[in-house]
Amino acid sequence: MSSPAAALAIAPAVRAALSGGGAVVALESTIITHGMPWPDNVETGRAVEAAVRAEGAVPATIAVLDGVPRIGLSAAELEALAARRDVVKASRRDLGPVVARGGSAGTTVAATMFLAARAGIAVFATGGIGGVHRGAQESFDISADLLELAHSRVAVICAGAKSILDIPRTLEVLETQGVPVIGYGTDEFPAFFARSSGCRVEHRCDTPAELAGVIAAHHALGLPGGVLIGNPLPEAAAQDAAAMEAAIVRAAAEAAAQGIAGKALTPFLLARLVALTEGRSLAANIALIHNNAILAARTAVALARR
Ligand code: PSU
Ligand code: MN
Repeated sequence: MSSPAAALAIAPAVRAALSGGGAVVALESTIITHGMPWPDNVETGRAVEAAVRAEGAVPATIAVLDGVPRIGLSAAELEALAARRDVVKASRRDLGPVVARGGSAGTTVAATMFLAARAGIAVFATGGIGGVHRGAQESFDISADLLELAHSRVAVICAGAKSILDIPRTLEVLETQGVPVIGYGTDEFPAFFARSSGCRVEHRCDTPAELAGVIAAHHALGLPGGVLIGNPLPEAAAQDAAAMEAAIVRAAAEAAAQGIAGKALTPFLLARLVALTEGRSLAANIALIHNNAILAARTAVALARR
């Protein structure tokens, strides 16, 4: 048997930064393949990588291409990932089957965390994490993202969880799993399209250096699993909560009526929200992933300096 890390293809710039103690930020790819329409997806993928570089860190967009988990993509590979129609959504459990058949996949937060940890990357930026879906008491639909946060030692910077999810129950599961949840510049867990959710978090940090301190302490203690950082979206990108809630309720009802469930549910809801809000949800999504990438880069730089 070869070592697990041998199965990964790490891009040269990422490998150089990791071996030289430089700052690296992992980026997920389901947001590109299943979270946004073309061409916003590829444009956002490129812009987010540029934002990470501008802060002095190396971006590592993670995906599976033709059966190989890739840690860092070239510009051409990123574009191909965004344009191809044969790309599936891979969460943690899908990785083995996709690799075995030589397939290509956008990786969810769970799968990206797993691969980032394997490659030795400590900081990861995404838009929103998956969580406990509304009605999970019936459907049992709880994203594998939450369980991966308990397993893979990667700090995940997100804008909270969309209110297509049940945020209080999402936070309960994270507590049960022993995942630290930090508010960045806030005492509440952010709600993706809105800066606040009404749900308080136990811990708050106000600078990238403080975040790096928490991550370093978590590592030094030998705690397995991740650290979840909720970074509220920029004020200017925040959406009217009532209008967004109405769109979410409608999209969720449509999903139920059409029998859409399982891994197809989140992409369906995201696409319907873009249509129902006439693109406002997409604009907010783009702004917040950019904002998260910058904070992740600053945190990775602060961590590398320690
Ligand atoms: N939430 C978003 N945008 C996304 C996702 C979630 O606002 O693109 C994606 C992420 O990749 C996340 C995944 O990890 O959906 C969760 O899917 P599921 O609920 O099927 O676990
Ligand atoms: Mn699910």
